[in-house]
Amino acid sequence: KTGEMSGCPMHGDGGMRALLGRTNKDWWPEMLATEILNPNGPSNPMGDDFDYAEAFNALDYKALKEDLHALMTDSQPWWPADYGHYGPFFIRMAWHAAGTYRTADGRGGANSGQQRFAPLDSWPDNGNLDKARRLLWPVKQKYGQHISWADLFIMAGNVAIESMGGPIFGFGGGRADVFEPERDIYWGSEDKWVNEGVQTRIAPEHGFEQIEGPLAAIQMGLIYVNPEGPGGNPHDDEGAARDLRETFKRMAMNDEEIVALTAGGHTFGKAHGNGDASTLGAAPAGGDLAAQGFGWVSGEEHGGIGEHTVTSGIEGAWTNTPDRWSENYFRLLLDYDYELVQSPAGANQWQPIDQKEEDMAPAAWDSSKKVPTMMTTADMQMKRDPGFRKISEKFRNDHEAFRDAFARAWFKLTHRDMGPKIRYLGPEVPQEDLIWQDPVPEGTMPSDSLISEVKAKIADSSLTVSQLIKTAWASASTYRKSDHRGGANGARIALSPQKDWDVNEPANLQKVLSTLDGLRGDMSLADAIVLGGVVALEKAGATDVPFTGGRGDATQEQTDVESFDWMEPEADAFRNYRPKKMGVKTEEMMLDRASLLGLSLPEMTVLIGGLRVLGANHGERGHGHLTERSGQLTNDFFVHLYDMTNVWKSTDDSDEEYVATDRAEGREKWHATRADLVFGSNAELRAVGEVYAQKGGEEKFKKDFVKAWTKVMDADRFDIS
Ligand code: HEB
Repeated sequence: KTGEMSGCPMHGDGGMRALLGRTNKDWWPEMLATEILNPNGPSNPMGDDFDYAEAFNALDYKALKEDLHALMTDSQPWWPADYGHYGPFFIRMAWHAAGTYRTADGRGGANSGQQRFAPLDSWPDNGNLDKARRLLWPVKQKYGQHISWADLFIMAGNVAIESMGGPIFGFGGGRADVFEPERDIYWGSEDKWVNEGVQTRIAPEHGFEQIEGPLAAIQMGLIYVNPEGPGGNPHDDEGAARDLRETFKRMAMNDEEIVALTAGGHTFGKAHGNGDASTLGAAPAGGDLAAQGFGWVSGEEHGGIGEHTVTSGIEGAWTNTPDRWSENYFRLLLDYDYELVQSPAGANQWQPIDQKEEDMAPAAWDSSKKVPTMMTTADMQMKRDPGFRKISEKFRNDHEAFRDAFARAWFKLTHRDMGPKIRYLGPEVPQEDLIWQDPVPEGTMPSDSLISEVKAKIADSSLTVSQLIKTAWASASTYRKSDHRGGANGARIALSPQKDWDVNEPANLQKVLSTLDGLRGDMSLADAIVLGGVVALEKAGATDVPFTGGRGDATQEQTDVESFDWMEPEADAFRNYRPKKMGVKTEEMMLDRASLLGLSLPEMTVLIGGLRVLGANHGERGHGHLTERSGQLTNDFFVHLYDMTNVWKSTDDSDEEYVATDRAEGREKWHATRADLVFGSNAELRAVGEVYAQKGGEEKFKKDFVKAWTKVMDADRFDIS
């Protein structure tokens, strides 16, 4: 299974892959093309006036929590609760909602309720979670717009833990729902799910040392790792531990968090594999109309529910007390030796040898009956891997440390993608600041006189338009709407690691920052950087450039260097920066960056056109600088790009750089990259660019540029919006 290279484009001959890999249309060609009704943006029945924060703040929070507590033990005949308690099921639902988060692009995670949509609703790893969501519907229906699905998933997980005596660190609401799949996420290019036996994403024997790009799961359709071991092999301990470390690291979790989360999670509940997996029907996205969104419907006479449920195919509970918090996970893991057995569904799992009856679990359907507990191959690494084992032993001997580590790691897991703490809502937001929240001290609003004073000083300084634009852009454009990290607030551009990123031209940046630092007086550096952009735009001929001050400056201690390392741009088309050829086309990387910045296609277009003539290119690169009026905010980029006296041709083998010659005289005129010429070759980008190049377009260009620029500068201002 692990050895096959074919059928997996990602592991092919090093060729390019498309930005989005496999999409819903590839998986389910029959899927209804609902997006044709949404030409002006995503479906959203709530409308622009709806403010989720306001709705959430009017929620009867206590009543909702009470209803959730009651729901835990309100077993329904169509999906009966194991042990009479849905808690473990809801924990798995919440964890899988949050666990798709990946730190490289900040996408995935629980913050928009994506588990309701394909492909996630149909991933093999999310098997039967459709039932968990449907169990929640009466509560969602009752509280309506005051609680989003996204918040409800996480809150249900929290209440589940509480109701079984587990530790909780807090809850922050504020995850507004979306109403269709987020189509900008790359989930991988494989054309088979994990259970169809395809190459895993780390396979050193075939030279695949690393999971590709932003991905954070080991195979298509999994949240993290294969529970049965790499590619289903239960004997590859080293590989299993490696996969755990690599996938969790890509979700910003370290060894201690891996052990705490896994042990804490598997203190509860059971795995389901008491039956024949081959009788299960299609996943929800490909399911029968009459099934009403339910997938994996069993073809067995007994209906495949309750004791006959098949989900992962693994069968059994981890502990002897699966419906309450305990220290039994580490005790059973460390005190027993284990042997490999197979579940009724044929999955590999580990069973304690000579298990004492009092250590066995109650049968989920008959508490008078005792059945052996089990561990998955992934769980076994908490004991077999030396690093994990040390932590397991520590937690076993210090239960308070385990409680605290689990509570904190669970809070991080479920809030990691919400951005700064100021976005959290509700009565259970913890006081303590946490480093992964990228804390920024509150800023003060600069007075009008301070603003004009600093403005005048910057204007009189030696700083050029190009320097000021580059610095403001470098600072603000780290923002990503996926997990609301980055942005100009905090001035982390002056701190490690951002100050040393190649894309930021460290030496030049340092000069600009120290000059600004000397001029800013009582203004924060973060504000001065953005104000520098305003000064530059005014020098370049723009008028009415808005400025909203009030940003704070973060300290190095408040900055998690490793977690910011992930945010370093590999390429930035806005600065015509592409140090090396990548597996994805330069123009696709450009779209990806623009999408993370929350830009529309016209906004991206106007920004690139303006940044080129203002001199924002990385280094001294002249590519795309299609103007003789450098530093002036003009539409020259588009005018010259659409000038038919130019003939463009590639100057390098990789088709990354181009030169324009005069069609009649043959004289060299301009240089450009793919990220420039795509605005001429792609019909949709060209259509927008033409609006700016045409007569009367220059005024519109200036206005639109200032608007888009300001949007980027203020993208992270949750404190004022
Ligand atoms: Fe888990 C369940 C795997 C982590 C929580 N998990 C489960 C299962 C499996 C698993 C296979 C079964 C499913 C069925 O139903 O069949 N996990 C796993 C892995 C991992 C994990 C491989 C990595 C290591 N978990 C985890 C975490 C958490 C969890 C982190 C949290 C925190 N899970 C869980 C729960 C459960 C599970 C609670 C149970 C559910 C029920 O009972 O329903």
